[in-house]
Amino acid sequence: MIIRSAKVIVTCPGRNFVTLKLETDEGISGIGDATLNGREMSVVAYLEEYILPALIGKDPQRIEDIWQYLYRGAYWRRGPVTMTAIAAVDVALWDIKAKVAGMPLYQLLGGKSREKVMVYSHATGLDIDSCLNEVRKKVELGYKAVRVQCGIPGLAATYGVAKVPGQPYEPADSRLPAEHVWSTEKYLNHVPSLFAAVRKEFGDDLLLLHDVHHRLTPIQAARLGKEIEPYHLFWLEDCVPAENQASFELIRRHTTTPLAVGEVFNSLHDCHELIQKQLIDYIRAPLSHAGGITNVRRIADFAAIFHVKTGFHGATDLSPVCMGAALHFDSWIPNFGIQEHMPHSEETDRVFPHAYKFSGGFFTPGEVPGHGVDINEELAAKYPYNPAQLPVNRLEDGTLWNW
Ligand code: KDG
Ligand code: MG
Repeated sequence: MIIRSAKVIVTCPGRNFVTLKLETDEGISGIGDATLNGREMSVVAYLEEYILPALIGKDPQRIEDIWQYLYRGAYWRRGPVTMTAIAAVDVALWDIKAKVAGMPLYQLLGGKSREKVMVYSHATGLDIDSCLNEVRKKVELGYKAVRVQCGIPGLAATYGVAKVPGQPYEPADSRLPAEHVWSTEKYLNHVPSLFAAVRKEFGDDLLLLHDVHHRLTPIQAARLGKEIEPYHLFWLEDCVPAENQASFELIRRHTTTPLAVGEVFNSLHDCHELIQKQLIDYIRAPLSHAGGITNVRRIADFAAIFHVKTGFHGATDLSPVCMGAALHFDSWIPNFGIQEHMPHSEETDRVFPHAYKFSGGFFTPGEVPGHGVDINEELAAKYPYNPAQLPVNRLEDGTLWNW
């Protein structure tokens, strides 16, 4: 069997998605997610110029060798563009292999370790009362775990918070980056009262998560972790930018609030110290940005030795193809923690028909051979690419800060 054709499909059914489709000479096809939010066309160019011509004629069953060829063989290693492109090829190849075997992907990985995959949803509001309303809606839908993000008094816009309550949140919202203003002091003064209110209203059983989106320094993160300890969060995410892995030692020394990191990571080299020193509890590097199943399996296996569980990134910029593959991975991986879930728009779901299903706060990946997600190319062609970038962030005095 050889790879006979390879193409990249760009579509925007409400937001941009990049999908790689590989076809074999035996008529079996596989797809992988190549979407990198706000930098979509850089992955398209990487795939079309450098990867796809080299794939034609290769045996699609040799997934590991192709992975090594694209990573080790390219000389220029790592980075989000490269690793998203490699991930798209890898997931498409696993899709093909599972279809050839006539099995759902989780069987090929080693079979199910659980019956269903717990996901967390997002509840956002401009103030605490509207947050409580949104949390209630999620609980009524059956979610057992909810990430809560709230507007901050005195700040015009806050990351993670929908502009209109109840509407989907999409941060990549303009041709050139929008500029937001941030105050760490205002944020730190507000967040503990948010979680006090949520716990008071919903009791102890609901799992609560919160994303700091890289905004703090380690000592500020230590303060936040300590102040919200009474509310027993499931995790506090990305409390500081994690290039300096050792900086988490300071946070860990001061708080027992569990920590999640890694949605911007693409390699074990980004997180080996965080994992090995047990400085985090959950690793979030998603299949689509971290070199696919072949590479994330290595990260997850390493993490298991150090009591670190998975909690994959699953915002709407990770396409249904990534979600489908992730749910197979989540079903199999022994050290699974939780999976993020933000519902895609109806148009997106129509462009990407899928076998995965939601019920009562959990997903199942479906039983069809492969990862169970397809692309309707005719429909995809009706939604042309619409350039949109993520915002940038400044402190109140104008200093550029982490978004
Ligand atoms: O593309 C960036 C988004 O996916 C990110 O801002 C969402 O932080 C995020 C999360 O935890 O889902
Ligand atoms: Mg995040």
